[in-house]
Amino acid sequence: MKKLIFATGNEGKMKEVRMILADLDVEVLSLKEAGIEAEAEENGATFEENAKIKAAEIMKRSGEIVLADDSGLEVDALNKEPGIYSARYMGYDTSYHIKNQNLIRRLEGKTGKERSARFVCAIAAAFPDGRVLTTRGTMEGEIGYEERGENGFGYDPIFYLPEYGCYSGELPLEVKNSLSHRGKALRLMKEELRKLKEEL
Ligand code: ITT
Repeated sequence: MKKLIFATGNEGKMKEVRMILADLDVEVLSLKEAGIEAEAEENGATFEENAKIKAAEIMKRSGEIVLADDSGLEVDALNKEPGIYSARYMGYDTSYHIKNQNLIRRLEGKTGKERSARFVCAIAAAFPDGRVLTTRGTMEGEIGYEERGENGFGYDPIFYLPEYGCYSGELPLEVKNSLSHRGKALRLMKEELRKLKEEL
C-alpha cells in the first residue's frame, strides 16, 4: 500500500485525518488531489452505511484503497438529532453559526446532563478486492450555552467537554485528535491497515 484516498469534501476533516494518519507511511490524497469531483449520495440509515457507500463508490471510480468517514452530532434531548443528518441540518448551505444557535435555543431550560450529546464517527475502508472494513469512535459531552473557540469546524463551538472544562472549538488540533470520535475511529482503522500493509 503506497497511497490511499480519503473521500471527503470537508477540509476540516481532511486536516484532522492527515495529522492522524501521518505516521502510517502512506500518501493520503484528498478527493481534490485525486482529481475526483462528485460525491456519493449518502442515503444509508446509519453512520456506518453512509461511510461504506462513500468509500465503495470512490473505490470503484478510482481503483485505489479508499477511506471515508461519516460523522455527526447526537443530542439526547432531541432524540439524537441531528445525527446522520448533521451536515444537512437546516440545509447544507445554512451557516454553522445559525445551526449552532438553533440547537442552543432548542435546549433552553435544560441543564447539566439534560444537555448530553456525543459526536459519532464511522470510518469505512473499501479495498479494490471488494473487502470493506468499518470502525467507530465517539466523544461524549454536552451542548453548551454559547459558541466558543475558533478551532475545529461544524458543531465544535457548542460542544462542551465537562471533563476538560472547555469547548471542542477551543482545543488545539492535536488535543482534539487525541480525544475525538474521528481520532478514535481512525486510530482503530490505522491498526487494521497496518495489519494489511504487506498484503496490499
Ligand atoms: P463529507 O461527506 O464530504 O465527508 P460532510 O461535512 O458532508 O463531508 P458528513 O456527511 O460526515 O460530512 O457530516 C458530518 C457533519 O457532522 C459535519 O458537516 C459537521 O457538521 C458534523 N461534525 C462531524 N464531525 C465533527 C467534528 O469533529 N466537529 C464538529 N462537527 C462535526
